[in-house]
Amino acid sequence: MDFQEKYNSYLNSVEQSVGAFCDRLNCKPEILNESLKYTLKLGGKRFRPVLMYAVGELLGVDLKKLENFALAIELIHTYSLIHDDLPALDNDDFRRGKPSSHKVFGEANAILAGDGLLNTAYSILLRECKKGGEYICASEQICDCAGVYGMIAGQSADLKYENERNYNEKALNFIHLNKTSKMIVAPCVVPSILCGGKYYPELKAFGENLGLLFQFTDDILDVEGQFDLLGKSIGKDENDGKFTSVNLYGLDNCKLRADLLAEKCSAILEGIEGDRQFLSKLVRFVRDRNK
Ligand code: GRG
Repeated sequence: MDFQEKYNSYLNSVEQSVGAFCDRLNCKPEILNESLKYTLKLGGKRFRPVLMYAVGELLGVDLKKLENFALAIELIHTYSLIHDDLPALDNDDFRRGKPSSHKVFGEANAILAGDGLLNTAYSILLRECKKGGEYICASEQICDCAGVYGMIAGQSADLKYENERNYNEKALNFIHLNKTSKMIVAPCVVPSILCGGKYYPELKAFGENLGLLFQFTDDILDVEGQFDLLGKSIGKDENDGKFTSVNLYGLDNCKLRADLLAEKCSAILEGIEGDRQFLSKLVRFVRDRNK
């Protein structure tokens, strides 16, 4: 199977879980039901759950065991996008190629949709905890990555530095490692936790660097990307005076740093035994992505 076929096979599993989740949703009032499903059903790359399945396969974990963790991570990720698009944060009218949640349902309902997805993810993770100790540790890891020592801390620092206009490398690294990398570390380490911590340090380091690479390419695409492929507004970072890797290092330097991060990810992967081919290509996919 080539890279794209393999990606699609993981993607199919994710879409099945997301589809089944949406079909089961039966919240009242109807607007809550619709707003919960809206951004989820718009798709996106499903990068984090795909990554989790790929790491799981490398480690020999039964992929069935990962299904609910992968779904919970996609719900948390989608909540973060809905909230990130709100006028109080990034104020973006488009997400995944369509009007963002607050443009369709209004701000108050978009806040509730994000809250609802986050809460539902925690319910899913709590149910996983009943399966045993390693499931508790895996769930805890996801919550920590999404929480106040993870993604929320990164978002808070992003706001702080944007307001203070005090741009520096240490701050940028903190923001990227928390806002972006933590939700990429989580899918890398969950499969490891489920098989007794196999290659945990390597997979944590892999996730951190892949997350940094992901954010660098996100910043590059905000300058060079195309709306049709990316599905969100282009040039917003520059217009809003955002603190990004491109405005700290400049576009060309940023690309060189992205290349180095991709090399670092590949070097870490080499320390893990097994069929690493898909993950090596996934690193390239992140470096070269246009969406
Ligand atoms: C709690 C009010 C409140 C807000 C939280 C945490 C947060 C808002 C926002 C941070 C989320 C964020 C936008 C992080 C950056 C990571 C990133 C580059 C996301 C884009 O992810 P893709 O490209 O999107 O994987 P798709 O659509 O493909 O899933």
